[in-house]
Amino acid sequence: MSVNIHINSPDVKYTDTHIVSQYSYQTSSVQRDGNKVTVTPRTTEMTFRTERRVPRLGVMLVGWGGNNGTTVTAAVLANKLDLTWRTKTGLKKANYFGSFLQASTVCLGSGLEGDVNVPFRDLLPMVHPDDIVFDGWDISSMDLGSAMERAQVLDWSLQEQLRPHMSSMKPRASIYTPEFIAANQKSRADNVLTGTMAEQVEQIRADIRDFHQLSGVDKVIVLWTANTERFCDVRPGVHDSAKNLLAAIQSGAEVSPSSLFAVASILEGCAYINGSPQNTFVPGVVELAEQRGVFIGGDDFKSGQTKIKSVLVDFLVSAGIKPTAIVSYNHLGNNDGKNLSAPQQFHSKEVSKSNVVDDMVQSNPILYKPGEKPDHCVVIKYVPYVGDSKRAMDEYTSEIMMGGTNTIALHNTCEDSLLASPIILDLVMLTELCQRVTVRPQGEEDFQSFHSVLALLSFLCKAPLVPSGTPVVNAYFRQRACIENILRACLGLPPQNHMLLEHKLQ
Ligand code: NAI
Ligand code: DG6
Repeated sequence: MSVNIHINSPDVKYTDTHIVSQYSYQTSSVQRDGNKVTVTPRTTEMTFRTERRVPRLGVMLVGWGGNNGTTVTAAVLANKLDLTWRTKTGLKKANYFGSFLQASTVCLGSGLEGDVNVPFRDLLPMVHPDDIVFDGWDISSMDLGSAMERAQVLDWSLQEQLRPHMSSMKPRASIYTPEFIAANQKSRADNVLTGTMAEQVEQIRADIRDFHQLSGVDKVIVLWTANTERFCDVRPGVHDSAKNLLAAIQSGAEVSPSSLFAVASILEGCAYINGSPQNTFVPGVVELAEQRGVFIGGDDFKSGQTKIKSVLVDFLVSAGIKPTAIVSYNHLGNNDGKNLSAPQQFHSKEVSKSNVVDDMVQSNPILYKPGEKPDHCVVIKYVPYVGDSKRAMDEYTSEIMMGGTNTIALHNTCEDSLLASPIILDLVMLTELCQRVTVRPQGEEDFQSFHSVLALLSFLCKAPLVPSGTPVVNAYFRQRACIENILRACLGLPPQNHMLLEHKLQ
């Protein structure tokens, strides 16, 4: 069921090609001088323009044969085919639960029957996940039908229905540099490119063009959902500028496979999203994306434990309670867990899972002195038996009134890839939408796109990539409100203010 939204306002025009809205962007400029704080409200008039035509979207996944890659492909197929299947608890039906665009709502205002909530996906013209065409690469040659079985995520009776469709899908050969992922991954690397680094990048570019042409899609987005890599040592003269990075690829210096994929995508004009924690976006990649006006986004899907953390710490700190120790333990038994059992790959994940509370802590100088942070410990253990069913246990200890202590303990069990798959869909659908939105601040001649570093994706990422020198926001509801309010601006609607004044006055 989709909803047709029409904005009844002189500030919004619908042309054949665009939705054009006039918008007053209200901010406050603040000056601080010791204890004196001066606030000056400001209004900037802007025009938002959104292309109405929704293109046919192709998504190329790096790590297509992995748990996330097979699960998201299978889920889209199951939805498209409207599949149902029996389990011991009854009949199940394909859906997109966990996708905020597909399965959550936005309140547009109130009518005679009270609040009117509409699906997020209906706010603006957006790609529907059923229409996404998938392709991708994997260092494992296994076809997607067998790889889905290897992943052990979906119910068997669903797999049986999907297998005839998935078995004909085969990952393209990929770039494999053994030292970037755990040594325990070597046995599945039977589908790898050979040749120089420059030749491999050219092959990835040729693959993108080949997919684009054969599938007939209008645009392609590339997303990394392959193994977590170790951090790349960022070296001056190699990774520090676009020019040096491109030269380093020609000379064969150390560049991670994920950075090579990013470079290939950017050179093909395709947005590139990093679903893992490693530092793919070295300065040279970011500069290349800026030069070419291509979107990049990441890092690391925010799917479970970290998502809760970005809600819970926000709640505690904004309630005036002081988290003093956060201990996050998890164990899982899928191939991701196996790869993360190696110290260097674990380190990449540990960093992205740990920085997520920083903005919330820094926002409250009543609770925290400058530089003070809660103790924060992240543990991941590999336990093969539990497969994709990740267990996460968290203990949040906080200081409350008069020296009291409040301890909250959480236990969470769920299939990791069923949390990550809808996030993959949201990432590509939102990126695609952003490619169709341009903004013109009053007084300027040209419409501009969002910055190449697409910070709007922060909501879906553990370690948000933002343009240099701009604030990182991890707090869940601030991130969600940012997306909602920007989409509302495209429709000339004010930000959601939750004041409900109409019900509060006499
Ligand atoms: P997985 O191990 O099942 O899949 C990764 C796939 O990547 C494997 O099939 C592997 O053969 C392939 N691969 C490794 N190096 C490659 C390369 N250079 N080129 C092409 N393919 C390559 O892992 P899973 O569970 O699908 O997770 C994927 C990534 O997403 C991991 O880095 C994980 O940390 C990250 N992630 C997963 C979340 C989740 O909830 N499942 C949440 C946040 C991040
Ligand atoms: C163990 O932590 C494996 C990881 O890949 C996580 O499952 C994944 O990063 C999800 O993390 P979180 O913290 O969002 O649940």
